[in-house]
Amino acid sequence: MNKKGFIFDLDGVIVDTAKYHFLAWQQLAKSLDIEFTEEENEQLKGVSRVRSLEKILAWGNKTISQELFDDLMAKKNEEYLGYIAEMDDREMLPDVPRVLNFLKAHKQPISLGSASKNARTILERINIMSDFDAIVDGNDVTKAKPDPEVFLIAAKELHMSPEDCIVFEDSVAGVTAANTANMISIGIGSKDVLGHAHYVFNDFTEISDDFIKSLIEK
Ligand code: B16
Ligand code: MG
Repeated sequence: MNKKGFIFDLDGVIVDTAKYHFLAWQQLAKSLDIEFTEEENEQLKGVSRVRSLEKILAWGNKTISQELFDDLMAKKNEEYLGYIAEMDDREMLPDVPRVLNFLKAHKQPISLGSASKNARTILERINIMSDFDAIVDGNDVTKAKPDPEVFLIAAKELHMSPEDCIVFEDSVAGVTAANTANMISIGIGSKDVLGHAHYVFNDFTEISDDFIKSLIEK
């Protein structure tokens, strides 16, 4: 059988940690008297921690010292870690295990491609670390999505050319990164938000084994 590299984003694709990032950022923004909408939150998805705080400060027209910036980043992460400490495999999004099992059964190389520095902690908590042939996360990159770096490193680690890689992404920045890397992008979420992806599905329950087979055989 043909081989393709399958690259999974983490937050919002494998687990619904996007809601925890939102809660933690919202709390932090409130403490600075900054309000941001769900729509603005879409722009934080897939975006690094540093860049996310920069964006929130810009929305609130605030300038702060480097010291306070570092302090706020640490606080946000502490809050977020508090949420994910409670996680287990029941928090995996619907049909993710089915798709991972299908890919493994067909000997397809699988990588993580996440902006999160907490990715390994989460994979351990939900017990799927061993499903991955490569793990590329926020600790391995110098440029955040929408830069394609994270996915290009993943392709390299899987020994696949970018054109033979397929990326599952829930964020605007991540789909742009996958497209820029010359990969097939599969948006997980709403067509209104992820219209620039090659394919968009609401979630993995809409992605059939036959569809995946057709991607492998392409
Ligand atoms: P951390 P992904 C991204 O993960 C999240 O979507 C984004 O909201 C978050 O700011 C970023 O990771 C950094 O996460 O603070 O845990 O390092 O979607 O690329 O898996
Ligand atoms: Mg994501």
